[in-house]
Amino acid sequence: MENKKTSQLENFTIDNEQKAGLTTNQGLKVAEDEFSLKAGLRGPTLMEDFHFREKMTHFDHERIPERVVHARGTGAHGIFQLYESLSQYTRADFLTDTSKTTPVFTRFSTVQGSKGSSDTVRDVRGFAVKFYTDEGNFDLVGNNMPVFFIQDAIKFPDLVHALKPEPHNEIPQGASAHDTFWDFIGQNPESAHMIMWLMSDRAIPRSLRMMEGFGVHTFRLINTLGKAHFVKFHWKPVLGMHSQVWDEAQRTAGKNPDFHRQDLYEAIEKGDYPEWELGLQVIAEEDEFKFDFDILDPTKLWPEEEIPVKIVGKMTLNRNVDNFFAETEQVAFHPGHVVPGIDFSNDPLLQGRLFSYTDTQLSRLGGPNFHQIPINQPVCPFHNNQRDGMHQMTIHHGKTSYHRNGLNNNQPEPVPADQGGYEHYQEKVEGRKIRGRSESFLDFYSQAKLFYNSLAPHERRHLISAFSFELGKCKSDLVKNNAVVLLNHIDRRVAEEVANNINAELPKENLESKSTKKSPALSMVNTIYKPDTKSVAVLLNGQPDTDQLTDWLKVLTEHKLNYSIIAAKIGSLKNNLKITETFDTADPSLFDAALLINNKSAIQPPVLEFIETTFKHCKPLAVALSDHQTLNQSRVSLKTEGVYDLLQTDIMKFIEGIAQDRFWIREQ
Ligand code: HDD
Repeated sequence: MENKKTSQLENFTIDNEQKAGLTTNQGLKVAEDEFSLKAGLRGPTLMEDFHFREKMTHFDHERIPERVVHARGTGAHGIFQLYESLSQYTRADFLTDTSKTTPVFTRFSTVQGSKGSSDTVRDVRGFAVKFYTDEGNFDLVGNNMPVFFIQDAIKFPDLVHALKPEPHNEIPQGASAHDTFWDFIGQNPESAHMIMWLMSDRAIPRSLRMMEGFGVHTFRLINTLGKAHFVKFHWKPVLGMHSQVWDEAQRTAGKNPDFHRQDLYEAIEKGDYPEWELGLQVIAEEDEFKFDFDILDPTKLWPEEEIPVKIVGKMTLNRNVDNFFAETEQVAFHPGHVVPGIDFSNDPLLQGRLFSYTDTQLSRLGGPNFHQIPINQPVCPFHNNQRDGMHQMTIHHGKTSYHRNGLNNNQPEPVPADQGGYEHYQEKVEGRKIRGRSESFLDFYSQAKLFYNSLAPHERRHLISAFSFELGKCKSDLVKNNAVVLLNHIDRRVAEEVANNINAELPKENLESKSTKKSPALSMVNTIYKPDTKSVAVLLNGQPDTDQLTDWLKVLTEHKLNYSIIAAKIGSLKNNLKITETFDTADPSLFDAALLINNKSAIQPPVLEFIETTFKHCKPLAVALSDHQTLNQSRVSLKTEGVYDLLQTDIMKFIEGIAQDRFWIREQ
């Protein structure tokens, strides 16, 4: 998938196969690469072995510091296509010119764990998109949740210290279920709303392709007339939003720690390009104070029913990286990378982020020239009077490197705003210097309650279980009790149930938020349902009727479903069918549905476990049993919703079940 960015990257690629031979970094051809230079075959290695020294030194320095947060992630290239011009709001050319296709690079991440942690942990997911526009890079550095834990960036180091593995023993990895994190939450009630999101199913997405993204902060759009609007950015997945269940997520973390990155990689390789629509919520400047929340507060969302999300374009990820380190690891995002027509708001979290991101790249990428790393370069020309520094890759001609100069006709010269130069929005600001929080930021609980009010019964159950699990893992009574104090400000029943589950103290007085508001858009139930790109485990217990199986597999493929045939041994069947996995290598947590074909008198124990786990995770299950066989030996009943007897029911019912996703009734 060629675009301006991928063609630019092409200039930096090297293909080992096409090169003549092995050389040192100095271009010297190397005659021997297996033995170091020694004084005698059994003697010591010699200092003069420059080839050994170079190879070893380079290896010794292969690693760079991982990101201090969002260390674990994966990325892909793609494009953004605008549906209609947004010139009434912004002058940004990639948001006004529908004839333009803008290259993008998107990186998804978890927050807490190290680079090698598991994909399916309970966590916020980073959703960072770099648009390589013709006016420079615009980075939308968001998350899969629309709000944040804190209101002021100065608390970010504290939040992260509390969230990360504890400093005395570096435990736990890829988890927030520990004392210091929950201590922070209990001590910082502004986190009430975000903690509800983190304990919800949003924190355990089924796939990176099936989650929403949010720019979180309020930004500003400015049009050519200089008129500004407040804006929030949304990404809506075309496949809908879907999540795992907690037991499944934990199981996946062990069975395939790369579950999400592999899913993204394979979908792109197959041509099932993941897509998200870009949505905007817009508020006119004059309406800034018309809401029951402060639009500058990053712990608040704008309910979609009050401020509709206008869909304006689509991002398609259509190309995997060639090299993970060069691209995904070295990509440097920054919420301060904006283009003309997009500006910041005074959200104090955003303001602090504007400092942190460049700063962190200096230690992560080793100096101030990280913008020259191919993945970070804009696709438009870039030049100024900045010079030198570690890893300078550019040879600047001439002797002037200062502004204003007469010797070089004052080149490079600033560009006036009407010719594309960036101009900050001239917001009128006045006030006293003060460290403090605006009173309008003090309602911590109404939207936490709004979120809870909006959830379906099974989503509420999952949320209470998540609180109980996480706090159940905490050791300190103080921490557990404080968390319940926080919950008691949101919803009394949640506080009661959690307190009961973890044996914590329930405050005497009910202080729950009185908010009765709901926002249906916050429930994942109200999403898009399709079978596309989901995966089916086809389980063989005994020899199947291959003609019948071939027909069923054809239907699965027609509905864009993926499948793997799983049996006791890997091998081939008639009709060119391949058994690609065994019950040792496959696991029900890695599939969206199962189809059992049983031709043996007894269902073997691993097969039984497979279907019971599929059933327990509320997934659709189809069975084809030979004469007079039943599932009596298992806990699965053919009469339950989402279980299909393929000898009685058309396979289309099973496909509809896969589209429906889960059968929550089984949880009760
Ligand atoms: Fe951040 C990385 C998203 C608050 C400081 N952040 C990082 C990444 C994402 C976010 C997606 C990974 C980017 C990548 O893939 O390379 N961060 C957010 C969101 C926030 C947020 C949505 C709140 C709305 N972050 C935040 C604050 C600060 C930081 C308040 C500090 C003041 N974030 C960083 C960082 C990181 C980072 C330390 C680590 C690696 C990096 O920047 O490049 O600078």
